[in-house]
Amino acid sequence: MGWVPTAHAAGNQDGAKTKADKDAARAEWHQGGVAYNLGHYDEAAKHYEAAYTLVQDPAFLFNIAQSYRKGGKLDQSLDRYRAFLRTTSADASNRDTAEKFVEEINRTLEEERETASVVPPKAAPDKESPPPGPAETPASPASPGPAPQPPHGCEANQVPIPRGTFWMGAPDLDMAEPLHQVTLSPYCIDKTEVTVAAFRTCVQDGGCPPAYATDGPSWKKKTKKEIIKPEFCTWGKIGFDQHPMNCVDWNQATTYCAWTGGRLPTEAEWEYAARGTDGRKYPWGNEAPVPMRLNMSGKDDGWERTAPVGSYPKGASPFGALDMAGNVWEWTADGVASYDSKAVTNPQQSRPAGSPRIFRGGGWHNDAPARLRAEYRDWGGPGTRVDFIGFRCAHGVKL
Ligand SMILES: [Ca+2]
Repeated sequence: MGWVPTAHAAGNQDGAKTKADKDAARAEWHQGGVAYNLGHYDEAAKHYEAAYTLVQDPAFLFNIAQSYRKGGKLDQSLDRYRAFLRTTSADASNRDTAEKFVEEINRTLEEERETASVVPPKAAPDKESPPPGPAETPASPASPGPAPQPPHGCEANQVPIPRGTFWMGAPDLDMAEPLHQVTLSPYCIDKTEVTVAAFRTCVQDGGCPPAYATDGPSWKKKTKKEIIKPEFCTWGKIGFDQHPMNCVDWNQATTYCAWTGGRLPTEAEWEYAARGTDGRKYPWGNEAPVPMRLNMSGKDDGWERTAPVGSYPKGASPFGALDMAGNVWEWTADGVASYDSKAVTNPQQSRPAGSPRIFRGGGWHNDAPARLRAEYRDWGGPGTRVDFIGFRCAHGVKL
């Protein structure tokens, strides 16, 4: 088998644990080892979990992770390896092994997600009647078109976006014209902006560089667009766990998304997730922004600055994504480029490191309706860290 349970895992606990607990944990640990060596990995995981419940020795977390991995339960295994890495000392044995398996499992899960998401949806897009451009009469938000066939493999905090074709852009906004037809492969997108709590998990896991709540070494004014206003950053402040992570630059956002096994959405993916196929201007339809639908400038919506993510279900997009207007602007993967009128499939504007990047959706400081429109484009240097820009991630096919 090649794997030996951590020696005396139950025997080196602090004095607060009763002898009975330690003995019971040792018994569970022993039974776990027996089950493991017989190849009964589910049973082994159960015994090790029971031991860990009795005596919180991080060594058990490693045993649990190994059992889940051998039993093919990769999500649980990953969770336990990460917990082990978070709670053991830097020089603990098995850390290297755990790190190796975290990498390996992440790779496997990503491959599985990719394989799952390239399965064509059963309902093909209706090619006979392509979606109209922005209509003279507002489209009804209550009828966003046929129900999409979701791709497989989206997680609970993501919404599935089906393969589809839409008219991207707006004829009446600078930089958002001309209208052009865009076809996208299926993907998943986070239902809300990435929260402070989620970002913290990445920082604690070592996957993300530390974020800053106040002035830090990289907080320098670079250009007009990169002025830092740390007083309204959400990181490191009590009561902001469910607020969007803001004051993150494009690189930090990119790193976080990669850590989750995803990536930043392209501009086209972002816009499609925000407005669907009927040419609407806002996630909810064509009605001008009102406080019940989003967090915009002012306190009428309940929040003077950032709001907890998902606070405005009445502002949901046709696919169910929330906060795609207001709260914080959101980084996309793309660099800045003018639109062309020809139809494109899975467009992506890759740019060298250091190039400006597009952000979308408007933020808590905006009151001009145009800036809160789903087609509106703005951009800044990738080092821009401001209190009105956050992000969400996409998952699925790689372009
Ligand atoms: Ca507000």
